[in-house]
Amino acid sequence: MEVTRYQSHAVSVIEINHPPVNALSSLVCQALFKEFVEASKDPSVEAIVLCGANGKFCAGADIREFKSTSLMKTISIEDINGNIESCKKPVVAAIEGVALGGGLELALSCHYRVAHIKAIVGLPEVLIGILPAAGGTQRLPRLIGIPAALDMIVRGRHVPATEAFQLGIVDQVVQTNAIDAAVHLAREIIGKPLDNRRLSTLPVQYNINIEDFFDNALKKAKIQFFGAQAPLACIEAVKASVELPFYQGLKKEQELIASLVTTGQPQAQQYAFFSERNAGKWTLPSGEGWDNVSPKIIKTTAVIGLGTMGRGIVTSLSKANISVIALEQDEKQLNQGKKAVISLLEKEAEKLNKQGKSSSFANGLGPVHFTLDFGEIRNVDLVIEAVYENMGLKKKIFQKISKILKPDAFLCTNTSGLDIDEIASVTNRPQNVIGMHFFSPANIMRLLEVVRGCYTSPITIATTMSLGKTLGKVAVLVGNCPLFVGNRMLLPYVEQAGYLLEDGCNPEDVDNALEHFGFAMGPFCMMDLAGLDVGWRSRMEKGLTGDRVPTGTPARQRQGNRYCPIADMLCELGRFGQKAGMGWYKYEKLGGRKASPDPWIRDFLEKYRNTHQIKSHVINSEEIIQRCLYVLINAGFKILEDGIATSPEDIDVIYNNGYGWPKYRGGPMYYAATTGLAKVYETLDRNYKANPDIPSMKPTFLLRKLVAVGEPPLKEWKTQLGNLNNKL
Ligand code: 3H9
Repeated sequence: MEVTRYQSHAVSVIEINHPPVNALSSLVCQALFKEFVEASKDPSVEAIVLCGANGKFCAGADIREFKSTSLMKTISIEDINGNIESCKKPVVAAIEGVALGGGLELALSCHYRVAHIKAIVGLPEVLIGILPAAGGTQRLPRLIGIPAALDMIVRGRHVPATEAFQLGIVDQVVQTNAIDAAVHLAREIIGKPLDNRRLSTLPVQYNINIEDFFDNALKKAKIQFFGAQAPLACIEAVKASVELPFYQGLKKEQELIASLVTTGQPQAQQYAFFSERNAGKWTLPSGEGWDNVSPKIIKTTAVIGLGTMGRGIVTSLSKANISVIALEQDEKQLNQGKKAVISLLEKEAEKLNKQGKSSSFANGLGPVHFTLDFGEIRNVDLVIEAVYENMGLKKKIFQKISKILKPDAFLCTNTSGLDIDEIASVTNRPQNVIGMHFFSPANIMRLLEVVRGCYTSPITIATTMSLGKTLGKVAVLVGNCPLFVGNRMLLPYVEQAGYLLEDGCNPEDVDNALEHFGFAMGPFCMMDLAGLDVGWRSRMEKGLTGDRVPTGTPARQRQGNRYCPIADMLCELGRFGQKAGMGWYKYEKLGGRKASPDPWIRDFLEKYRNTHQIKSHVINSEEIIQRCLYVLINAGFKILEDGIATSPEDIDVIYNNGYGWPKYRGGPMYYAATTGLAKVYETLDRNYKANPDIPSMKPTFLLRKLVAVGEPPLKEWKTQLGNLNNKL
């Protein structure tokens, strides 16, 4: 039974019961409509309470039912809302857990709202590419005013109950059972007038210049959410609440959502939504997985190394209220690390404070303890090593700690690409060793690549994946290979960016094209931010540049393949990026963040092309995008082929959450599917034939096969490979 109804004296309680989150599927809508009509007609009922089973009010329309253009046909939430609002008997929403999207819209049509203190409310439709289209954009501004409503709707913000009370969204916040409190309130208001409680009948109050306000909001949203259509549609819909009568406003919501669906963005964002949830459902070829391996509970941890990454990881653990011992090798670095962690925690506490939430670390370090003594970590459940990327150093540390730690403790290494098996091999418990690749800043970035080595046990995977979730991360299980998934795909992308400079582009041409595509940052801005010396050091270690390059090697060739030495040349000149005040761009000062195109680079590139007799040509944005993205996608197919990622969805989750890929384009593999695999294949193939010295352009076996079998849907790609090479 999707909806149940029982009576408590004169109050009828209607409960939505549709696990896991009481989403409003077609069946739920039908049942809710029916139960509500019956209750409202029943003469023994004098008031109605609406609630959800299992401690959740409702997470909105059932996204699983959204199907491209049929989105609106399956949902009749506003029919229910209209009925509720016009009911002559008082209706009270009892909000526990979540009232999101259509769930909050349902609550807004009730005459009163009671929320449990731990509940959250919000209209997060924008995050899945649509807008609240069951009256949310019309009722919320009438209740809390335009600026507050617009902020919630355009950002899709989750609002905690206490803030919802301050804003006037809920009438009562209770610490005890919200349903009992709602029934109590319903009894009290029986027979009282309801006219000013029907939001659709109220005027939108404002004392601002509406034209200017919405113009500014649009301008800001076009910059902040560049390329995304849903935030703009949200603004238009809220504007309609001021300009149009309520029912025309509802019509506007419908028109806007229908036009959003034609952009393809909602489909991409909903795909991203479900891919993120599926990433947690890891399964090994042995059949062991998320649903049959229980994680160990991690209560105590240690982090070794308090550089940038270590500080962020300590902050993350502390935020999640997990006890952490932070370890450094000398007093100076320990104090520097401690100061940085305190400052990060203060910022986090301030953020929580603004959201009306308290934190355990508001007045100090919460569960963090700093030490130089390795002996102190002997009893922790899990260690995360976060020293700099040096295999020798990491092995030394793992050898040492595996002797100190209790036998069942887990050993994690935060590395962006080193071999997990080599690190595990020096310990006395390789089955408990795993990679945790955090992204910088680790206390903010949501992505976590969990890297399984060949010895790693299922329980180690389960524990680390579960810890990732506790830290609020999107954890994705990947296999062990140089650079894992995200960075391995990035390598040919950055290489292409270098070739584009040789072929005639300036850095800003490449960055502009990719930022226009929707990336948060183009490759050259990204390198300037990260520091060009990072890649330079790694290329020196690999013998691609520096003293280890054999004499007589052509400047633009390594092992017979094309090589672009420009980044190395900039590093030799000390142009390390932002920290040096110059890199691919120039900056206003050392550590400055405002990049300006540098005439010096233009001259340098001209001379470079002349020296190497490169005939440059005009390269348009389409060519830039295709050249950079198709090699990245091709690397994604190779990763699937090698069994390093479980699915194309996992790759997309990695790119959406760690590499600034625009979510409204779904992720690189989804983009390939929507662009057409044949087009990607043919372009790569043509380019590879013209440039046989760029192996990353050679279409992979999987891509070729998928084209040959007629481009099956993305969900079926992996089945084309069978169990070939599964490293997971
Ligand atoms: C809408 O309402 C449109 C309206 O304006 C009307 C337009 C006409 N539908 O995230 P979790 C599933 S649009 C279907 O892991 P948590 C989810 O897939 C909707 N399924 O848990 C997962 O399933 P599974 C607006 C949904 O505790 C399971 O629930 N609402 C929906 O970390 C648990 O999810 C939203 O955008 C749904 N609406 O977080 C809210 N929601 O177990 C979206 C969740 O099979 N949802 N599922 O993998 C959320 O933000 C989070 O899921 C929530 C729980 C905060 C609710």
